[in-house]
Amino acid sequence: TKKKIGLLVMAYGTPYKPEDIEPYYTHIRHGRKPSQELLDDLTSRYQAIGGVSPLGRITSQQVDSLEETLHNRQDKVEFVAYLGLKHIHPFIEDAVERMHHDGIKEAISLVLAPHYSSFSVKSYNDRAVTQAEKLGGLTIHPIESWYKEPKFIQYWVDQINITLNKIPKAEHDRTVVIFSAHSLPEKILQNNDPYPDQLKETAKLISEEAGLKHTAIGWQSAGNTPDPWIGPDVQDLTRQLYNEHHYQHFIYCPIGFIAEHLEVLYDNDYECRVVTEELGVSYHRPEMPNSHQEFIDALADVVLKKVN
Ligand code: FEC
Repeated sequence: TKKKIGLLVMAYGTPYKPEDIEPYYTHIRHGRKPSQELLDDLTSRYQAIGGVSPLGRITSQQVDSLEETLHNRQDKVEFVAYLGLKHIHPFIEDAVERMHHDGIKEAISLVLAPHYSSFSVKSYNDRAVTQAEKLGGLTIHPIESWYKEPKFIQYWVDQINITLNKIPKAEHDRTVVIFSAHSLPEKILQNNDPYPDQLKETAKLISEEAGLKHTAIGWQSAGNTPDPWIGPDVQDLTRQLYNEHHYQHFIYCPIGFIAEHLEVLYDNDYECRVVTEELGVSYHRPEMPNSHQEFIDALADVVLKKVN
C-alpha cells in the first residue's frame, strides 16, 4: 500500500467578503484593531481591485492542482493536501488539527512564498510545528525555501519573453525589468536574514537564463509603521531608473509573490502604473504563476525532493 503523507500548504489568506476585512487586518496587526482611517484605506484598495481579492480562489486552485500533479507524477506516496492560512480561516493551526484528526503521522509543510524570512516563512512553519507538537503523534517536516527551483525560474523566463515579444525589438535596449518582493522592516537585516540575498539570487538566475541586459531590484508594499523598511521602493526606483537611463518600457516582475492579489493588482498594476503614466513610459507586468502548470510542476518538484 501507498505511504500516506500530509501536505500542509500554507498561504497568506485574504478577506472572503468585505466584512472580513476588519478581523483580517486586526490579525495582521497582531490583534491591534486598525483605526477607521486605516480600515477605510484598505477597504478602498480592495474596492479598487473589484471588492475582494482573487487570492482565495487562486490559492485553492494551487492546492488542488498540486495534489493532483503529485498524484499523477508518482505512485509511492499518497499526498493528502491541507490548506492552512496565516491571517484568516482555515488557519494554519486548524489545518494541523485536521491532519491530526485524520490520523496523519508525517507531513511536509510548504509555504506559497519562495524566499525565506524570519518574518514570513519562519513564522508560518513555527506555527505549524508548534501546533503539531502540542497535539503529539504528528511530525511536520518544513520546506524552508524554493527560490532557485528550476521550473520556477523557467516560468518567469518564459513570461518575460512573452512580454518582450510584445515590445518592438528596436526598443529592447530601452527596456528594464524590475524584480521585486514585499518589503520588510530593515531590522530583519541585523539578524542576517537571508531574504534580500535570496531575492537577488532568483533575479540573477532569471536574468541570466533570459539574457536580460537591464534589470533592477526593488521592494514594494511596505507597511505603515514608523520604523524604516527595506528599499528602494518600486515607485521611487521607477523614477530613478527613468531619470538615469531614460528607459521607455518597464517590466514589473513581483517574484516574491506567486499570485495575482492585492499587492500585485494594486501596488503594481495601479500604483506603479500611475508613475509610468506620469513619466510617459510603458507599463508591463507578466502574468503571475497562479495555477499555471509549469509553476505547479515546480512546486511538485520541491515536495518530491523533500520526500526522497
Ligand atoms: O488580499 C490580498 O489579495 C493580499 C494578500 C496579501 C499578501 C501579502 C503578502 C505578504 N505580506 C508580507 C508582510 C507584511 C507585513 C505587513 C503586512 C501588511 C499587510 C496588510 C495587508 C496585507 N499585508 Fe502582507 N500581504 C497581503 C496583505 N504584510 C492587507 C495590511 C495593510 C497594508 O499594510 O497594506 C505589516 C504588518 C504590520 O503592520 O505590522 C510585514 C510578506 C508577504 C509575502 C510573503 C507571504 O505571502 O507570506 C512578507 C499575499
